[in-house]
Amino acid sequence: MNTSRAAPAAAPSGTPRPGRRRPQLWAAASGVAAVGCGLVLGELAAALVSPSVSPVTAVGGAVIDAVPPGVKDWAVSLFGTADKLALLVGMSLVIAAVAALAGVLEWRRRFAGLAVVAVFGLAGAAAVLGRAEATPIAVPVPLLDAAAGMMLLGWLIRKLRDWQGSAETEGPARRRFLQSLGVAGAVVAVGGVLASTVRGAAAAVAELRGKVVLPGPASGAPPLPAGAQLSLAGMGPLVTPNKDFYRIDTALRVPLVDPRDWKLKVTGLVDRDVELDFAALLAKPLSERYITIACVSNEVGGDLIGNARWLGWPVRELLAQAGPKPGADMVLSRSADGWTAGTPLEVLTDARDALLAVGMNGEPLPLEHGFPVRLVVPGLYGYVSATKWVTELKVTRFADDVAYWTPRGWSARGPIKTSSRIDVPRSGRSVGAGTVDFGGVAWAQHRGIARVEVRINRGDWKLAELAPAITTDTWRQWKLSLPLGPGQYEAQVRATDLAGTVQVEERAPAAPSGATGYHTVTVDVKS
Ligand SMILES: Nc1nc2c(c(=O)[nH]1)N[C@H]1C(S)=C(S)[C@@H](COP(=O)(O)O)O[C@H]1N2
Ligand SMILES: [Mo]
Repeated sequence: MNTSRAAPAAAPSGTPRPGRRRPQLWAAASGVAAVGCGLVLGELAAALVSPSVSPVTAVGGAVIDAVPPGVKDWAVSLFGTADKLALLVGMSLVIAAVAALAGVLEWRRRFAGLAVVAVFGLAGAAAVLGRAEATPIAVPVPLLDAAAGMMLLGWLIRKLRDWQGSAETEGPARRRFLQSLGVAGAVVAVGGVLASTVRGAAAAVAELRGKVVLPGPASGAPPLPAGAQLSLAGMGPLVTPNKDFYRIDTALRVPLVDPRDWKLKVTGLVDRDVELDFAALLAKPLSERYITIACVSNEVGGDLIGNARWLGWPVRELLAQAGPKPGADMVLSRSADGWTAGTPLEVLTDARDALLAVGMNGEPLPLEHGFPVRLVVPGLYGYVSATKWVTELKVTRFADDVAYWTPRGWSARGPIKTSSRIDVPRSGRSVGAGTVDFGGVAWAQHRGIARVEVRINRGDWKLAELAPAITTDTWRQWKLSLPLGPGQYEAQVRATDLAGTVQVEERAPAAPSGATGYHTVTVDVKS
């Protein structure tokens, strides 16, 4: 812009001289405001839902990974420790420039600018996808950013066209455009402040998490038995990496708990109240155990189940210190955000490894999985046992207290049902004729898996080969090779636990106490 032609300082700010509309400039401003809104909304959503992943930071990380080492060294020598800030500022300038260009293009030709924003969104999604630490939930965020940006850009440019097409330069069409632009600008400003506040709080807790030094276990996990992980293409990992671990909770915003402030209170029907802080917990003799946890909402064949190596203090030891009174039969655990689970007292005091967990696969709990402390209980669905961000254990009675999900149509008690899943071949997949390899997992936590069988087209059940179990508290992999000629087949699987219970055939929905039925896949065998 030629500054000598700008409005005199005395004129009301932002008012162009009469007769001068400067559409290209307003189009560029629209582009910046629209893309800014999309980014800020995405950052805000990500900051609330998945604090460890920021779309902008993911793209920044991808940029860092992509630039040649020489450039990196040069940037570090130029900016020193401010190199990250310089990258963010640089990225913001590039984004603003492209956004302004998108605005101008959209003004000149409908959809041209939207296309630029769409490409931007796709590049962002690709960058997030490429980040090792990114959870699946983070991948669509840049696409939603772009969609929001495109909608806004289309809307602003329409208003701009209305103004530019109207007879008067100073009329209501101009006011409407400027108002729309003002609203978009306000969203960017307010959203940006909110997002950076939430992000800052999450980053602070993430940093504290990074400083936690987990002690070694007093009682270590058993070594993984040889062959427990089957080497069949398409089989999932026996131990689920933290970033792929399913996540279920009611938290719209991940609770951010400072481990220095964390306290657990044991209250209710006990001889003495007990209070425990994080340092005291870490000083206890901890156990490390592989435990498979599952969600009651997991559909037959679903993936709301994962197996991790948890480090924690047995809950029974804590409860023994408090001394539950006779008549108590439930522990109502409460999280920092007020969510509750009701667990049978018996399950938390018997010999099983119900843990007050601080570690997951050798790391402090991820923020999304309950940092700093959560419960992990072998044999029960998560909604009645696996309280994340746990802060209170109230010893009580099922007759006196109800947990979060009970009045919402879910059973008060939630033992995990004996279940199995076919992972190989994937349903609907075609495979070559000859020997077809089937494989998957089966689970009946704390009872253990005794047998897995597969049947084709509802024929006779055939015994599958079971991989060695880690413990009865974990899932177990299975496989079976069957000779199949060309054609369409239906394969089904069922498990039997060590108590002799056979998986229930009758189909039932997840509510109120967990889905039942055989996982059924169709396989297309090609000649
Ligand atoms: N604070 C809190 N803890 C919670 C929940 C919740 O909503 N809030 N959901 C539970 C449910 S239903 C399940 S299945 C497990 C899931 O644990 P994960 O997200 O670590 O896989 O957490 C449990 N713990
Ligand atoms: Mo769940």
